[in-house]
Amino acid sequence: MTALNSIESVRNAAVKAVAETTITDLHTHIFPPSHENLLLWDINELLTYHYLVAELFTMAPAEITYQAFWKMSKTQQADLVWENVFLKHGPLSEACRGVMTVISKLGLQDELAKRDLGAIRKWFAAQKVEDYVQKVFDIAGLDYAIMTNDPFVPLEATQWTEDKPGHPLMKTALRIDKLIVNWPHAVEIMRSYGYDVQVLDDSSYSEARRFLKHWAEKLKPEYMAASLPPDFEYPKDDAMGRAMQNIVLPVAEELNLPLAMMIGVRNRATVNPALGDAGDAVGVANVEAVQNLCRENPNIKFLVTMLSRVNQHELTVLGRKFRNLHLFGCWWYCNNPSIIDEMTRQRFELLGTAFTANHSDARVLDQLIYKWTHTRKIVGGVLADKYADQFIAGWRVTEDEIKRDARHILGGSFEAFMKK
Ligand code: RAT
Ligand code: ZN
Repeated sequence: MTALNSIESVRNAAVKAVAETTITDLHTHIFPPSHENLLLWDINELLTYHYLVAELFTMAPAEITYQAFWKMSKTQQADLVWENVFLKHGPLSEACRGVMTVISKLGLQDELAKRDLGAIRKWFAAQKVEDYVQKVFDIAGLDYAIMTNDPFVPLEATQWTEDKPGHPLMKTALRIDKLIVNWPHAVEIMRSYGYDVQVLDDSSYSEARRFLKHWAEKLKPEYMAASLPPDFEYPKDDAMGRAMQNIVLPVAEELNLPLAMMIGVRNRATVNPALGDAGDAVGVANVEAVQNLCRENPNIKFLVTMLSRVNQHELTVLGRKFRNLHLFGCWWYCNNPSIIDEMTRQRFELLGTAFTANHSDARVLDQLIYKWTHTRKIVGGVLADKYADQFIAGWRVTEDEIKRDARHILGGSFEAFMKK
């Protein structure tokens, strides 16, 4: 293939490559349709996404209390969000735009333009979930998505102990937060499965490792994953540090199972518990913990994303220092166009293509559509700028090379890291 010979052709090729590349979604909260009612989908779920529930309470009249809201049916909650967030104010947030993109991409532009929620609901009610999963993956352009599978959540665990089928488009991840951030709760769950755990001592460590290994065997996960608070430090002689050192790291090393860490969540319990999933906030975390973990454990692979914008530069620099560290995603409060743009530029400038530009974090299946439509547009623009700069510097590329790089930052680089 011959090299592209103008800035314009290079820019167009970059935008097209990112628009069309197959994407691997590294972290989601979707489930196989066979797993009871764990898989969330449809317009009511979209409107009650916790990002939008938080927005509702920034603008709803005072008489709508948290307690009253949680007692309502899903349809009533969705109506409230529609009324207050979409109709009474300009629905300008990224979460609002997401709902619109989903509806439009599903072919319901007219219903959206007319703000006809009834007609939109009717369309969703006519979908069959199995076919709909495939449709959503096709529109989003994904080869597969990695789920979040938490054995500490009894309803989730039951699906696997009862051998309910998984799904060919969904791979597993073993979620282990509770072991690290809430040992008493983890103990309760592990004891209910018959594991002899108590205080954080040698015999409990060994039982908890046995628990993790059992679930790793059962789920065959791509990685273990934990969301950690801003005050997570390593090494440290506290409950988090001990569980990490004596339970999680030995299992990661023994099973050659990468560890994904998502760091920087201020737990809702100390922020606003009444908001439920919407109650967590963000705090600036300690990047040195990641540095110490990567240095002390060269045989363990770490996948890391951080929640605070403030942490991103330091973390990206760290990405250059360790072969066992892979940065991924613009997580949660960073998954906004202005921040994705900034983070992606920063990562290209410091890491080349050795990172994963984003993950969806979709909690509602349909969100795969908007999260990836929006990400493709921003990342395509950034890649176009980067290749335009290389053109000015004298480098010449082919369309195939640009396609290779687009895939690399949206799944290929992750897969190469995992195989290393
Ligand atoms: O992004 C989210 O929806 C958060 O509530 C969390 O799920 C977070 O991504 C996590 O995995 O803990
Ligand atoms: Zn998540």
